[in-house]
Amino acid sequence: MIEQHSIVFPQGTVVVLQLQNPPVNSIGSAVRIALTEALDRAINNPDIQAIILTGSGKFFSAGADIREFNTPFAKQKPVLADIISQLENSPKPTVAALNGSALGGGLELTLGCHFRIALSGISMGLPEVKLGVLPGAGGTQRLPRLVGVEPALEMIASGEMIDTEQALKWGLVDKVVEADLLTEAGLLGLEAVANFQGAPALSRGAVSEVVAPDVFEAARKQASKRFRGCIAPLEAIACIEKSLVCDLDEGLEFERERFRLLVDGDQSKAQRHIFFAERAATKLPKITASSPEIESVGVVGAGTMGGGIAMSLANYGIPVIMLERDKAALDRGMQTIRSNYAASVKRRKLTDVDMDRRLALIQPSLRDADLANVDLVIEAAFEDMDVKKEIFARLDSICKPQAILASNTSRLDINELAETTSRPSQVIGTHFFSPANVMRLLEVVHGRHTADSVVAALFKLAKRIEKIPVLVGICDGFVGNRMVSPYTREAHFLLEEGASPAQVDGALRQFGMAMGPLQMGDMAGLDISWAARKRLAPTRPAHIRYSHVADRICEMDRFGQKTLAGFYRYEAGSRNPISDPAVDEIIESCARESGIERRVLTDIEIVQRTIYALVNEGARILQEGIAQRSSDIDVIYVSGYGFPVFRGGPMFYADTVGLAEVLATIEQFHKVHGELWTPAPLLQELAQNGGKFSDL
Ligand code: 3H9
Repeated sequence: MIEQHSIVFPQGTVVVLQLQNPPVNSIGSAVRIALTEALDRAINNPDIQAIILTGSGKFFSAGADIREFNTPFAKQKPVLADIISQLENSPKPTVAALNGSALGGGLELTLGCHFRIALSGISMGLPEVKLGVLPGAGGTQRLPRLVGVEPALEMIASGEMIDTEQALKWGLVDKVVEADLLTEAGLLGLEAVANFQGAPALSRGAVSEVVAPDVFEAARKQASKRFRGCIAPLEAIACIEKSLVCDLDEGLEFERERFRLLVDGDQSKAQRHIFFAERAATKLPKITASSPEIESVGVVGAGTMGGGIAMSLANYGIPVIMLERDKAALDRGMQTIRSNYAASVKRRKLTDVDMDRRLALIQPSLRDADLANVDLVIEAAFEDMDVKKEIFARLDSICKPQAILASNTSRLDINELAETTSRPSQVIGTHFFSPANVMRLLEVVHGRHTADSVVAALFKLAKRIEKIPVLVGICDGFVGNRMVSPYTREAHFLLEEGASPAQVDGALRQFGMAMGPLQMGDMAGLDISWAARKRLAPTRPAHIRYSHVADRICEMDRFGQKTLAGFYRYEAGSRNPISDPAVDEIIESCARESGIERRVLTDIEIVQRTIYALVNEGARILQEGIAQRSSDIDVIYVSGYGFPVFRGGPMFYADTVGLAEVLATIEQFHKVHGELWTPAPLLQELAQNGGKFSDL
């Protein structure tokens, strides 16, 4: 846990205490005990003049061990704060030698040291707010004392990393070195010995800086926008504000109290759940096959999805051939890619050189034969089975025998596509989310014949391009879009029953969704789900309730934002939805035709009808084995559908509410609204046994 060695210099001897807790040097209970003991020994050893604290591998430390947050605080002694005071009050100089990333409690540990020295190129940050907590080991009090209030606000309230250049500029580190970190750290510590008073490095009084009156208000506004609905960033800002009026000890006490409230609260539990769920999703317990390397990719289709997929690959150095049939469409696709990159350059997110490098990796093509040697082809053509089947048959005849053929379909049957080829075991679904170069979610669809090695290859590729891959099985819409169907179905029913589009969307935004279902439909394009409904119409049982609202809207050529009209109307160039009386008329006439008496609906009912529809379908998906884990569904909804991270995804949210309560409400809906609300057997079973989805 703590590896210890001494370095002898002509001026004296230093001890190096090295954190060794792979993979990220998190500071769990065992590390804290070992570190306290090692510090005690070093402080009491007369042969040691200065103490160096460092990490190992790529990390100084990624912070507190998040898994311990569920352990009662009393069982966590010594706490991190105790070790930080031990460092701070050491009679010998303490130096943090940052060999790698220092995050959260890891960085707070360095704030207890008298000096900090870093290897060039590492990153530092206090990302606690992303886990629904705040720096709880003094970060909100020591950082403003060290670097000033505004930089502290920027770092803590955003949770973003900074590099060594920025850290040096702010004074977060005393020195940055290119090499010989421990020698440099030793010299820094020994230089300080002569004049060392054993005094704490930071002021113990309140922060004396004069801060502009609107700084905290502006920070709160920004944090509320960035982390809508999350309380942790606001609590963190309140702690920093406190540093201006309290001495260090009072500030630390205040911070500790706020931290504990957050750790025990539902929001942080949900955010921690998502942190671990994202990592669990990338694991394939049933697949051990080794995977072929994917070094080049063909993308069929230069539309929005094809272009986004090409960019997400080129961004990580993977060469792409983007194929189109039509020259004009290909030119348009390349032009869109160019302007997307140019916009990033303008926002200083990308350099000109990087833009050129990425563009050079995307080769436009009109010749099928150009795909002959790629390792993977991702088809991103029009969402039509016949079109896709024809493409797959063609690809099968052109591509080398080992090549993997993937479809970006969002709901069609991968097995049917596989059967048009002579290599069904190398056919797979890769459902990217729009915009594909931005959204991190990737549903990897396992077909009946897909080989394990092919799944493993796609997961490896996903990791390389920093996507979050989630393995899903085959059914209409896979996990994400299958669950969206009952969700939007209920939204449409609610319109007929008396709500306006603005009320439905408003209630769900208030719940925390990035946008409501109707606005989401307008953004995605209403024609896509219309096509799916038309495809399913012949098999739809006549006795089951069906809302014609969306169909009527589409029949008027209102396909959403792209036609400036859908559930709302839009001004040219704006995405701002404006309520439209023409839509109200459609809704009212659909309600009349179906004999529905419109009534006043509460926001609570709107949320329950839509969110519990997700939960009930999610439970069926789990039972059918379409998703591997309940937490995978949560990852899909948080990272692909704007479900609030502070609620942990629909399944975790249902667990939080209590499955018995969710079931009781669903049973009530079943009585009133009929068979579409038949409770999922898995939900019934868990609710009756006091279980949770997360226990599965
Ligand atoms: C804190 O410090 C609170 C204090 O202010 C106050 C305390 C009183 N704990 O992401 P990866 C695991 S809050 C436990 O795949 P990467 C992770 O689950 C903390 N486990 O690697 C995974 O396990 P597995 C503030 C952790 O290289 C494995 O390590 N710190 C922790 O892509 C590898 O992780 C943070 O918020 C942890 N702290 O990314 C940092 N961190 O193999 C959170 C990681 O079983 N961590 N694990 O799946 C991260 O952001 C990324 O993990 C990191 C590495 C950037 C470090």
